Amino acid sequence: MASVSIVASAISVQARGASLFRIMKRRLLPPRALTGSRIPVIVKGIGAQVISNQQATTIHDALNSFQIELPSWGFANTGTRFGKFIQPAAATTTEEKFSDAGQVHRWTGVCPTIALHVLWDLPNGIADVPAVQQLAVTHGLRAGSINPNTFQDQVYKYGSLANPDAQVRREALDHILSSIEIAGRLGSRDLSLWFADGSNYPGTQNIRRRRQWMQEGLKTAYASLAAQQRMLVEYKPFEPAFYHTDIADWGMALEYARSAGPNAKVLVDTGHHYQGQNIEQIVAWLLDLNMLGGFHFNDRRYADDDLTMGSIDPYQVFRIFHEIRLFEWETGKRADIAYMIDQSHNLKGKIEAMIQTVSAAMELYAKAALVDHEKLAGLQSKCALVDAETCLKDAFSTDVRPAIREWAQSKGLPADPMDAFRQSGYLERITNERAQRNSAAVSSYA
Ligand code: RM4
Ligand code: MN
Ligand code: MN
Repeated sequence: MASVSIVASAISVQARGASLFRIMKRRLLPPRALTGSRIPVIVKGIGAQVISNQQATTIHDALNSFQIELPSWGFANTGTRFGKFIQPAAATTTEEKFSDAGQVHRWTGVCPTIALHVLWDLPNGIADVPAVQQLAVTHGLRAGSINPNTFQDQVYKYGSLANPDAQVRREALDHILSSIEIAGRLGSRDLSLWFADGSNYPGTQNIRRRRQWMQEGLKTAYASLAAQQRMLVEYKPFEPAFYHTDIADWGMALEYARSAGPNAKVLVDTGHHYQGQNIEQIVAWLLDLNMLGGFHFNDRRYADDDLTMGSIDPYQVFRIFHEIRLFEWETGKRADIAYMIDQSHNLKGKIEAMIQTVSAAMELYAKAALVDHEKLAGLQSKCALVDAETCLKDAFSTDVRPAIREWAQSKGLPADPMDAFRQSGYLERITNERAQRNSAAVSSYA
């Protein structure tokens, strides 16, 4: 049996390196197994799990209904608070952001919408709507969530909706109201709100008063939503405020959303949590309370790092997807959640990083779809701890990539989206077109 398990792991390694496969065979296997046709392909419970036809169908169905939104800002030059790193191929206009996002959708097939940041993508507000509508048509996308920007202008030094100055609160509200109008005209369902509001030093602001102002502002904004629109309230523990943040965690976001109205929900940005926080528990609670509106996916090692989804802790993302799939299985209804990416790739090539992200999302979603809910529920009720955990991990350990490739091909998509993008020549073309403009960009922050 021992030699059989080695064959199984060696087979799973084969795709990654034929030479490693040969070395393993030479070193570890008895001569007969090397040439014999008796090498079993499926070895249950040992090494990488090999999928059955039924599992492949489950993955196919799961991916048919999986979509994830791209952030326009993920294609532009970004950096840290110490400076921007300029990339020759970065998008410099809204049109270029649409074009780059269109590439990601073209090769992956699961990103039909693009999130827009109002000040960055529609600098003239409502007047830019027709141009954005045209870009969406040209690049085969739809406008996704609309993100007002109440953190960039000088006037927001001490906050926006929670600013002690009524004049500034009014200005922030007006911007949000015009963002709602933009969302309406673009046919966008979600108004996605993130506030930088907070303070840096103890005693300098009245935390309770600011809470009331924020609540008042959100309620007033909510009243302008159309019936089918939603307001998503995002939270973040710190940065740019370093002492207190007015919407610092999911409890505060939940409270604001509830007091605004039934179409206000919480947005979970995976990077916006303290170390060690159990994000899937937050997700489970919000699902149970019918208060989960959507996600901003990214990964983090320390704080709001905006790293590639699943690059640090793929099991965390799997556990989040698992909670959602389990909820859907138990309730028999689809969770009404907007999956979105919120990443700024400072060092990686932006389009490639986004394709890599989308592939990671599909893989982790497909793995979560493989959890045997019936079996898991039985094990949970018996408190069969080892078996229940193994049930979860079996799904996580399954190599779903062959099934994803099959799914892609069945849709007329390339089996390997990264390779297809690289072969397309798009990157070379935009690098030529944009390099000069990008080299003129300012990279320092001081
Ligand atoms: C924030 C937050 C918001 C995003 C801005 C740019 O940290 O994640 O969602 O719009 O960054
Ligand atoms: Mn975010
Ligand atoms: Mn963030």
